[in-house]
Amino acid sequence: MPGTFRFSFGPWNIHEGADPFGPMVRPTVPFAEKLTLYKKLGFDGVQFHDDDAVPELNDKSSAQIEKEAQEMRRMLEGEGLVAEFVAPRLWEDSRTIDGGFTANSERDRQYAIDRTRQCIDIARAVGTNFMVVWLAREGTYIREAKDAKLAVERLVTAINQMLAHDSDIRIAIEPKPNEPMDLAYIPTIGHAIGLSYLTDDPSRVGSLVESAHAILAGLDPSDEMAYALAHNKLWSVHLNDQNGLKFDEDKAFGAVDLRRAFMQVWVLDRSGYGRNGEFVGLDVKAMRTQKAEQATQHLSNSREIFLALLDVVRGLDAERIDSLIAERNYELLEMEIIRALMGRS
Ligand code: 3MF
Ligand code: MG
Repeated sequence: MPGTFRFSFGPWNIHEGADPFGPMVRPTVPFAEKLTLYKKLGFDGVQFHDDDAVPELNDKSSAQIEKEAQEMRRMLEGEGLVAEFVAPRLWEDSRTIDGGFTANSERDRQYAIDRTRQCIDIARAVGTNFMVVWLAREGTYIREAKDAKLAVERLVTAINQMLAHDSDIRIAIEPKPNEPMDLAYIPTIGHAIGLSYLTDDPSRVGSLVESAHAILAGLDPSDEMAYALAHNKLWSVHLNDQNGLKFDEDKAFGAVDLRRAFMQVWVLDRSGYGRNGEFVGLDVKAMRTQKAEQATQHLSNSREIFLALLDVVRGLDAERIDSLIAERNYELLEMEIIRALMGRS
């Protein structure tokens, strides 16, 4: 029986359109209003940054943070939504200028650990034991600035402290090869999974594959997903698209390369992804040109493209595909796939 998929996105995917060269072009949508949009757009899961769940948490006591996170959980329940994960935002504070866990200053590293522990507590209070860690500034602009071997050891130490803080927490590393850093220490899913095996409890450390991040690393997202699946470590995805090696575009899923998107759906569907509750997450940005009234279309469009590609995957003649593979007739196999994608099979 083919599985069904549940979809999620983060509130940062509905945004004001500011970029490094210009200010916001759309009004801020209040968080409570964003929550009312999820179901309408076909989504069931919310991906949080810690301060999406509890704004300005650095200025609040642990008791206050706990209280506000519980209020957030009630807000989610009121909308029939669940929290998929919470991720520590470790790239905006002045103490993370040089990175979090790999910063050269011990005081700054301690801040990153404390903030991440707080994030775990928030995750539990909003009703999930799943945390995603995007290692945004764990890397360098110049290689000589940090000791790269020590940096990996520090990442392991940090993850061990997270695992020790809560015996139920599961952590997925979201790798990205560059941006904001010139070179990141954990650029691909292989690095993330390698890191997991160095920790005290590899069974609680997995990964999240983002399509655009894989493309920026010169890799195919579906192969990155398959690699993680082979380790039982694909615990979430950030589907989107990317037009080559440039800034992280977070375009609508399938908007650049439909065949590449098709392969991701193929791999996810064939592996039974989602059967253990994994969400199909979308990390997509509305174009800056989009008017406010239509600035959620990138989300519903991405979901629609995923589901349409799922129909294509499931509509393929499996026996015919197997026989073409057995005959090693990959030219015809390719043509069959492209015909299916063009609606001409
Ligand atoms: C950056 C990202 C991040 C992560 C998010 C959750 C801001 O390229 O993809 O989005 O997805 O921090 O892990
Ligand atoms: Mg992402």
